[in-house]
Amino acid sequence: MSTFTVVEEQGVAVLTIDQPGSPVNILTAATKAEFETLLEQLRNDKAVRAVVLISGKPDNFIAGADIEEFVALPDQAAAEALSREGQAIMDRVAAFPKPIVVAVHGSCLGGGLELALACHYRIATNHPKTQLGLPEVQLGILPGAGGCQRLPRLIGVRAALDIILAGKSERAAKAFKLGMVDELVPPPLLRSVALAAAQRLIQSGLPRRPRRGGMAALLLDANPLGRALVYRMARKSVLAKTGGHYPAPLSALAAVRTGMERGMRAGLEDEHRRFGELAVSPVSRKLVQIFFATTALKKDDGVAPGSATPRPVRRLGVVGAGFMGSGIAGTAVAQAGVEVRMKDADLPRVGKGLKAATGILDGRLKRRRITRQEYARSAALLSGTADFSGFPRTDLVIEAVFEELTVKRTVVAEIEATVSDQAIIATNTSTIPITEIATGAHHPERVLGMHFFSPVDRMPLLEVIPGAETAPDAIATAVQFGRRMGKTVIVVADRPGFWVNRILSPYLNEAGHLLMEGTPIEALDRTMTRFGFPVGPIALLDEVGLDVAAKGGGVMHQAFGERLAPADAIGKMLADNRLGRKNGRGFYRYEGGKKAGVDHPVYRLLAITPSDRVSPQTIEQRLVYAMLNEAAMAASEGVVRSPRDGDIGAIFGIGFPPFRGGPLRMIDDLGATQVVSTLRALAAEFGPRFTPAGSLVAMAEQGGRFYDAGGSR
Ligand code: 3H9
Repeated sequence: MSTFTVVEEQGVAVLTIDQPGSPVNILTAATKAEFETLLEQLRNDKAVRAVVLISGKPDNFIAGADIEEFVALPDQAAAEALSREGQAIMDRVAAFPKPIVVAVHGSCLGGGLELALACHYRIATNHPKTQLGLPEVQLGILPGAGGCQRLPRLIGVRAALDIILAGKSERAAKAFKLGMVDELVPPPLLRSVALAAAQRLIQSGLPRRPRRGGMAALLLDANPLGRALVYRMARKSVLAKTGGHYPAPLSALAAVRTGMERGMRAGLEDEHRRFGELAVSPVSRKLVQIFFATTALKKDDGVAPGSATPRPVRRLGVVGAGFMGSGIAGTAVAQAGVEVRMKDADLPRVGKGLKAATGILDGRLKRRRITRQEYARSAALLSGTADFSGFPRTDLVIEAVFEELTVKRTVVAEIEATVSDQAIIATNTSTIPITEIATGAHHPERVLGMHFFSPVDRMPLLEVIPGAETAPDAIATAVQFGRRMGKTVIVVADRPGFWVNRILSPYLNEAGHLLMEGTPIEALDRTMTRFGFPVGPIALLDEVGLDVAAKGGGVMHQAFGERLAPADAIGKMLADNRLGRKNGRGFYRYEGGKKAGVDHPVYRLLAITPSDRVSPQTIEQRLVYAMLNEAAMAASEGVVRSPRDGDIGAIFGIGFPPFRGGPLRMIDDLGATQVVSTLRALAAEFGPRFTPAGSLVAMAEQGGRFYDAGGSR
C-alpha cells in the first residue's frame, strides 16, 4: 500500500503523506523511495507548476526518521550512509525546480522538520498539537539530514542552537516568531492557504525573508567573531548541563559551526560523519531503549490486555489542599483538562491550595507554554470546598492528606460516604501500604495508591499501586488518568517503599554512613553528579525534606531490618530544627530560596571532622552498588512487573543517569558475576548490608541477565 496520494488542483500537485497502519508518519526506507519516485514524476509533469506537501494524519505531520532503522544499523559506515542519503533527498527537495509549500499540522519532528526546512515555503496551524522540533540529541544523535545546516541559515545561529542542543520542540506560534514558519493559520484553513501560497509562488517566485533579531542578530549571528562567542557560550552551557556524559549536543554544535564557517558542503560532510559516530554509540543505544520503553508504557494499562474497562475521568476530587494536593490539582487541570474539586478542612486552607494550583498555570503562562485563553480555560476548571460538596459527581478522588495510617483511613471512609458507587479512590502515599489503608473500606476493590513525586508538575513519574483487593478496572483507570496528567506510569507492588523509595533507601543510607565517617558533603554530592545524577544524595535529602526522609527511612528500617538501618545523621539534624530546603536550614545553607553552599556548623552538630580519606571511586561504588543490589532484590520480589518498568522508574523517579540505562541495565552491562564479586568485597569491608541479593548470585551462577542480550527493548 502506498504512503502518498497526489491530486492536482489548478497546476498544483497536493501530495498527501499518510502511512498506512501507523499512527504517525515516519521516514522509513520505503517512504523515502516512494517520495523520490513521486518527486521525479512531478518534476517531469508539465501540468504541475508547484507542489503542496501535507499530512493525512489527524495530529501528526512527520515524526522523523525511523528510529527502528537506527537500532538495526550494523556499524558506523552504515549509519553515515543513512545520513548521507537523507541529506541527498533534502538537497533534491531544496533544489526542486518548482516551488514546494509544506503545510504542517501536528508534530513535525527530526527528519520531518528537516524536510519542511528543505521545502520553499512553510505554513503551520496555530494548534497546540503543532510542535516543530529537532529532538535528535535526546536520542544521542544529531539532526543528520541537513538540519544542522538549514536551521541556523534560516533563523540564525543562536536560535538554532537553542533548539538543536536541547532537542527542543516549539509550538507553531513560537516557530513563526523565530522565522521557522512563514505563515500561521487555523487548522481548517491549512490546505486552502497552502494552495493559495503555491499559486502565489508560481506567480512571483520564492519569497525573500528579511533578517530578524535586529542589532543582536547582526552582531552575533551575522559575523564570525560574534558567532565564535555564541559557540563558546553554547559549549559552556552544554558541558554544564551534560557533565560531559552526552556527546551528541557537542557534536551537533561542531557540525553547525563547520557549516556556518566553512560552507554548506563542508557542514553536510561533517554532519553525516558525526551522525555515523553517534548513531552506533553506546549512549545513543541506551537513549533509544528509553524511547521505546516509554513509548511501550504509553500503551500499557498495568493489567493484562483486555482484562479491564477503564472508567472515563471527567471530574477529579482532591482531598488535602497542601503542597502535594495542590500540585496534583494544578497538574490535572493543566494537562488533563478535567474539572478539579479541592477539599480541605477549612476555607482558608482551600484558598491557599487553589492559589498554589493556579500557580502552576501562572508558571506555564509566564514561560509561554500556554496562551491566555488556555490559562483562563484551565483556571476555570478549579474549584474548592470545605465540605465535600461536588464530590458526588467525581469519577476519581485522590487524597493527599497527612501521611498517617489512621488519618488516611478516616479520609477514605469520608470519601466513600460521599462519592458514587463507581468512583475510584486513590491515596497518595510514599510509605503506607495500600492494603492497610483499604482495610475497612466498603469497596477496597476501588481503592489504590497513586504515588506522585514532588514537585508534581515537574516530576515525570507516577507509581500506581494496587492493594490486595484492587480491581483491574480501577488500576487501568488510574494508569490512564496518570498518563493524561502527562506522567510516565509504572504499576508496582504494594511493598514498603514501592519501587522508587525502595531502591533509593539504601543509597541515601549509605550517603549517611559515609558522611558520619567524615566524608565531606561536597565530596558525596560531587561524586554522584559526576556519575550522572542531577543532584547528589545529600542535596536530595534537603530537597525531599529531612522530616519526610526520616519517616521514610524509619518505615524501611522497620520493614527490612538492619540492612536498611539509616545512619543517625538525620535524627541529629531534626533535633536542631533542620528540615532542609523547606525551612531554609539543612545540610546546605539557603539564601533567598537559593542553595548557597554547605552549612559548615552541620559537621560540628554531627560531631564529625570532614576529611578526604575515602576516595571518589569508593564513594561511588558504595552508593551505586547499594542501589543496584536493592534493585535486583526488589525486582526478584516482583516489586516491578518488568526490568523495563524498574529502569524507567529509576530514571524518571530519581534521575538515575539515562545514559547508563537504569540500574538493571547497568547490572547487565557490568555482568552479574562482577556485581556479585564487588558486593562481596564491599560486604567484607563495610558489613553485611552489602551481602548480594540471592537472585543476583543465582544470575551470576547461571549466566542470567535482566534483558535479552543485544535486544533494544
Ligand atoms: C531523526 O529524525 C533523525 C534525522 O535527523 C536524520 C536521519 C538521517 N521512528 O509515541 P507514540 C512510533 S530521529 C519510529 O505512542 P504519540 C512509536 O514507537 C527521529 N517509530 O504516539 C509508536 O509505535 P508503536 C526524531 C516511531 O501520539 C507509534 O509511533 N523524532 C517514531 O504519543 C506511536 O507513537 C523523534 O524523536 C519514529 N521516529 O506521540 C520523535 N515516532 O505504536 C519520536 C513514533 O508500534 N516520536 N514512532 O508502539 C515522538 O516523540 C512521538 O511518537 C510523537 C507522537 C510526539 C511523534
